[in-house]
Amino acid sequence: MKKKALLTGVTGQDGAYLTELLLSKGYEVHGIKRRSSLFNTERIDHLYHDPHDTERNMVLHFGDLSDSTNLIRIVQQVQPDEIYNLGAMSHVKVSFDTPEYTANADGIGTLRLLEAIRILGLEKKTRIYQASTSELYGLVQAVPQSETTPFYPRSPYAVAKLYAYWITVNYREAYGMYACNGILFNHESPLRGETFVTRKITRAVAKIAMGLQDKLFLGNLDAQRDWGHAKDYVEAMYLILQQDQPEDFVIATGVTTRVREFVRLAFAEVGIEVAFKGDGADEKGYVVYCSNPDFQIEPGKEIVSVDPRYFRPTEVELLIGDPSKSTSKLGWKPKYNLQQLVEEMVAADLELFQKERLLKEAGYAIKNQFE
Ligand code: NDP
Ligand code: GDR
Repeated sequence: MKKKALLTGVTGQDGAYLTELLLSKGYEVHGIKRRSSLFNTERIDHLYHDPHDTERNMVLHFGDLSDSTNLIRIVQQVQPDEIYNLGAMSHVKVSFDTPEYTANADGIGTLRLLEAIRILGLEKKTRIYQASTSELYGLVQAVPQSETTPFYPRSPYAVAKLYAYWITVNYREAYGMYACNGILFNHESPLRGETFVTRKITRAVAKIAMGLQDKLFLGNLDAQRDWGHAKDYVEAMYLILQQDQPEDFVIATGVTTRVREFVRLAFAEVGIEVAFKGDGADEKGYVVYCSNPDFQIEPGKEIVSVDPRYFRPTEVELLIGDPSKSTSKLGWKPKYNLQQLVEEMVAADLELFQKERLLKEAGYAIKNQFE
């Protein structure tokens, strides 16, 4: 009998990589996708099996974390061995604009799934993974952050995730469920959403190099993040659900980098050296030289500016994770370092915008976008 996994957030970055991993391990994968007015399955279309295919291993169900009726129905229908709760309003800055919705989807949504398992009497059959986050640490209490570091959330997103974290622990203790938190630090990839800082940067690098964009506007260049590759991190999610005892784990690389340094590394990939001048909201990034003859960028050109609209009302300044528990107990180790991550992301975005560049060169009007 094939194992069955049910994923919320299947259409997101992690959902796509985890689906690929579980299919490669012989799982039957069920995903919950939201109804949207446009197709939103681009990241998983290559994995999806047509409903008419009798051998299919991947099934999509319409649903939403804000609707417990559909969650109960889907869990009942699928009878999953494992649930990965990846669905969330996952953008920290946007959570300040939509705090109630974020609490509903990210906080109560987790409770709805746990209750679905309980209502259906699946406590002993179904294991559940909760996508917890390094945002829980928020205002720095101690570094590096580990499973025992106190939490101090700094956004409606993080506060909602704090509820989800503790309700997962509580259901494990109260009902003996195999329910675990993976406290994952930032992880990125070519599939990362376009408004998260790394992808915003790598897209801009490709477009600026190709003459499709003038400038990159960013917020806090001083924030420090422990960035890993999503492909490595979904392996950890899987391992967390395969242990003898349910436990919570920090997943991180243990290396932290400033946003400004990520910008520098990403531009270096296309042969553009950037130097920063100024401070805070006045800081700007200039081209020192461009060694790539394929790109016409003048030395001295300002290509990075700070726009305070991207500042957050309360910021998380420093994240650096201590992955020693996951290394020793799960045997987990990341395969990618930051340089490899940046290389892969910039290469993917160069390929993505090559078509736009060719259209522009052929005389088609392309709007010059600021992002
Ligand atoms: P994405 O933003 O790429 O994906 C989020 C997914 O959740 C999408 O499939 C989205 O659907 C879905 N979703 C959003 N709202 C709802 C809802 N109300 N009901 C059902 N589904 C919903 O996030 P990631 O893949 O990067 O992250 C996966 C999870 O891990 C999230 O919970 C995130 O908070 C958490 N996390 C992420 C980290 C990271 O660095 N990436 C680090 C730590 C935790 P749609 O495609 O329709 O928008
Ligand atoms: P984060 O990721 O908030 O850590 O949450 P994000 O990439 O949005 O921000 C990282 C840092 O970069 C700074 N920053 C900017 N951020 C964005 N998005 N856009 C900008 O223009 C910009 N300029 C500077 C931010 O202020 C911040 O300090 C991500 C999400 O995936 C969460 O769901 C997840 O829980 C955490 O990672 C771990």
